[in-house]
Amino acid sequence: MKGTVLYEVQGDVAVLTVDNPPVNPLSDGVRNGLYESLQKAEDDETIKGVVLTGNGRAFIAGADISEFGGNVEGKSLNEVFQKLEFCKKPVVAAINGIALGGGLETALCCNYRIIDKNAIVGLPEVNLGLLPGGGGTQRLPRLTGPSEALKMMLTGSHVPASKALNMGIVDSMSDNVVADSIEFIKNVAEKSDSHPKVRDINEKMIEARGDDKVLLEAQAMAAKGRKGQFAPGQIIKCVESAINLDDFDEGLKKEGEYFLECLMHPQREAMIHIFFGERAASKIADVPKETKIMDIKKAGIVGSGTMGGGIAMCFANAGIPVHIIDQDEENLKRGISVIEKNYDFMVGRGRLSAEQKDAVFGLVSSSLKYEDLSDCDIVIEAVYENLELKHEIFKSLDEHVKDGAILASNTSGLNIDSIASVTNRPEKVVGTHFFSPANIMRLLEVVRGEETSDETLATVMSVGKRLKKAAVVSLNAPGFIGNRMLFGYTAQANMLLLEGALPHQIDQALESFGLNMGPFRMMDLVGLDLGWRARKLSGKESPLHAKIGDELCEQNRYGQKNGAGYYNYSEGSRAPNPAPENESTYEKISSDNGFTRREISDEEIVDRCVLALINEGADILSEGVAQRAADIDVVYINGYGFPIWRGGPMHHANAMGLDKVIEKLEKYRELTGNDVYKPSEMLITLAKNGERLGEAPKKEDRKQKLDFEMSSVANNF
Ligand code: 3H9
Repeated sequence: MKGTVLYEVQGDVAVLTVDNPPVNPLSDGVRNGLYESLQKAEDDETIKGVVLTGNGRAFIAGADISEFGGNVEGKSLNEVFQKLEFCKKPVVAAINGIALGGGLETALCCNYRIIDKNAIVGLPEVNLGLLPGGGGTQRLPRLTGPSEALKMMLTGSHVPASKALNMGIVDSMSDNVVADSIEFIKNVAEKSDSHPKVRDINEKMIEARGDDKVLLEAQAMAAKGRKGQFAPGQIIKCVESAINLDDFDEGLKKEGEYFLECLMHPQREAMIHIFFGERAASKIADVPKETKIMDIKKAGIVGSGTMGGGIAMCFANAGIPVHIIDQDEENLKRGISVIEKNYDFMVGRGRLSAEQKDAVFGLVSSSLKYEDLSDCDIVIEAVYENLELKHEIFKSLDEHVKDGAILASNTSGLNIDSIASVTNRPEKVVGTHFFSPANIMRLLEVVRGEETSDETLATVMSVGKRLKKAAVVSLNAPGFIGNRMLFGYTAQANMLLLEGALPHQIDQALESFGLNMGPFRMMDLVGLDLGWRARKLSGKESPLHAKIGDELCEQNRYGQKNGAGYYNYSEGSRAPNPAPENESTYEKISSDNGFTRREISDEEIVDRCVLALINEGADILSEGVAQRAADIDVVYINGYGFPIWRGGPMHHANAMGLDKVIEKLEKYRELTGNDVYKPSEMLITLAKNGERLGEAPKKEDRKQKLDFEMSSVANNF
C-alpha cells in the first residue's frame, strides 16, 4: 500500500500527519491510515480533539491520480470522508501547504480549517477531465457561494491562502499552523460539544435558488475557456443540484453519478495521459537522475525583439534576474518598452499589483555590450534565423560569458551542432526553442546536440520547470518535433485545397475536431510570404502543396500582415472574412496541376490532416528524435493547439487503435497516391503485436534519421 498516516499525541490532541511523499496524494495507504487513525482518536477517551496535517510541502495534493481507471484497494474516499465528517472528536485541518482536489475536499469535511500563509487551495479536477467527486461540488459553494465556487472549479485555479480566507474557504491564517491548530482545537473542545459542519451551511444555496444567472454565466465561461470538454458541464450540473436539492446527501449522490460519467469518459484518460506525460517528459532515459544541476542565478538574452523580450519576461516572472543585449540602441529601447507595456497591461487587468510589477520589471536590465553578459549562468540567443549570424554571436558569447555558463540558441530549426562547433564549449551548447509569445506559450523544445552534456541538459530541463514550461527534449533533427509534424499537417491541408476543399471548410472541420485554430487561419497569421521568399531565394520550384500559397503571394496576399491572404481582414481586426476572389486562383492552379476539384467531406479533411500528424509522429519516434509518444503529445498540445481532451495525436492514434489507423492510412494512400500515407514501419510492427505507441526504440534499433537539410520553419509553408 502506498503512503501512510503518522499518529502522534500532544497533550490531549491527536495529530494525524499524512505521509506520502512528495505531495501526499490520497493513495490506498493514506486512506486506510486516515480511517484507522480517526478510529483510534475516537476510541481514546483522553483525546479531546484532532489536528489533521501533511508532511513536507503539501497538505494533500488530491486523490492518487495513478489509481483512476484501475482497481482501487483499501477504504474508499467516501468512507474516509464520512468517518471524518462524523468524527466524534472535533477535527481541524492544519493546511500546511498544497491542498488540491481531494486534499481540499478532505479539509472541507473537517469542522475547522486553519491555513499556513504560504499554502494554496484549489479544485483542479477539471484539468484531468474530472469533477471534484469527494463532495467538493456540494461543500465549496456552501462556503463561497455558487458563483465563486464555479469559477474555481471551472478554471481549476490555485487560490493563495489570503484569498482563501477572504472567500470563506478557511477560518484563519497562521505562521505556525500545526502549533496554532493544536492550541485552537484544545480551546474549542473545552468550550463546546457542538462543532460546525459545512454540509449544514445552507444560506448561500437558498439565496441562489430560482436564479439561473449564475449557472448561465458558468455555461458561457465553460463554452469559452473549455471548448469541447465534457467535465465542465458535469460540474455545473452538480452545483445546480447543490442549489436546488434540500437534502445534502441527495446532492452528494448526484455528484457521485456525474463523477462516474466523467471517470468512464475517454477525455479523462486523455487528460490524465497528458498530466503524467508532462512529468515524464522531464526524465531523460540516458541522463542519470543524480546528474548535477547548475545553480542558475542570472540569465542573459541576445536580441530584444518579440522572442527575446518574451523569454526575458519568463525569467523575470520566475524571479531570475535577466540582462538583455542588442546591437541597436533604438531596438533595445523599443524592446524594453514592450516588456514594460506587457506588465502594465497585466496591472490594468488586475493580474499583477503595481508593487509586483516594479519588483518583476526591476529584474530586467539591458545594455549594448557582450561584456555585460559575463556573469550570466545561461545566455539565450534570440535573433532571427540566420546561421552565419548565429555563428558570429556564439563566437562572441564564448569569448565574453564566464567559463562553464550555458549558451543556448532559440532556433526553430537550425543545426545546433553547427552552432556549437564555433565555440570552445560545445558541451554547454543547447537549443531552447520557445514558442511565440514566449511569456504565454507553455511549450519549450530543448534540443540536444551531439555534444550537449548531461549536466547542461538536466539544468535546462530544471530551468524549464522554474519557468513553468512544458519542456520536452528533441534530438537535433530537421524541424525538431513540432515543426516537422506541422509541416506534414499543413502540406495536407494545402493538398485538400488543391483537390477541391476551401480554406474556411478545412478550418471549420479541424476546429470542430478541437484544434484551436484551423491551418489556413494559422498560415495567414504566420505570413504566407516567409516560405515564398525563402523558396524564391533558393531558386527552387514550389512544391505542389505550396503552389496556391505562392500564387497568393504573387498577388500581394501575404496574410494578416497586409489584410489579405486566404481570408480578408478589416483594418485592425484579426477576424477572418471569406475571400471569394481567391476561388478563381484555386480553380486555375488545381487545373494547371491536373486536379479535378471535387466535394471533400469534413471527415476526410480531419482524417487526412490528423493521419499526417500521426504518421510523421511515428517516424519521429522510431528515429528516437522524441523519447516517447507522450512527449510528442505534450509538444503538439502545448505548442500547436491540439485539444488536450484528445490527449495529443499519438494518444489519439492509440485510442483509435493502430489497426484502424493503418487501415485509414492505406485508404488515403490509395485515394491520393501520396506516400505521406504510407504507414510508418513502427505503426505496422506495433499493430501486428497488438501494442501501442510508447517509448522510442533503443539506440541500436532506431530508424535512420531522414537526411534532409536543417532549415527554419519559414521554409516549410
Ligand atoms: C481528485 O482529487 C479527485 C477527487 O475530487 C475525488 C475522487 C473521488 N496523484 O507536479 P510535480 C506526483 S483528482 C498522484 O512534479 P510540483 C507527480 O506525478 C486530483 N501523483 O510537482 C510527480 O511524480 P514523479 C486532484 C501525483 O511541485 C510528483 O508527484 N489534484 C499527484 O511541480 C511531483 O509532482 C490535482 O489535480 C496526485 N494527485 O507540483 C493535483 N500529484 O516525481 C495534481 C502529484 O514520479 N498535482 N503527483 O514525476 C499537481 O498539480 C502538482 O503535482 C502539484 C505539485 C501542484 C501538487
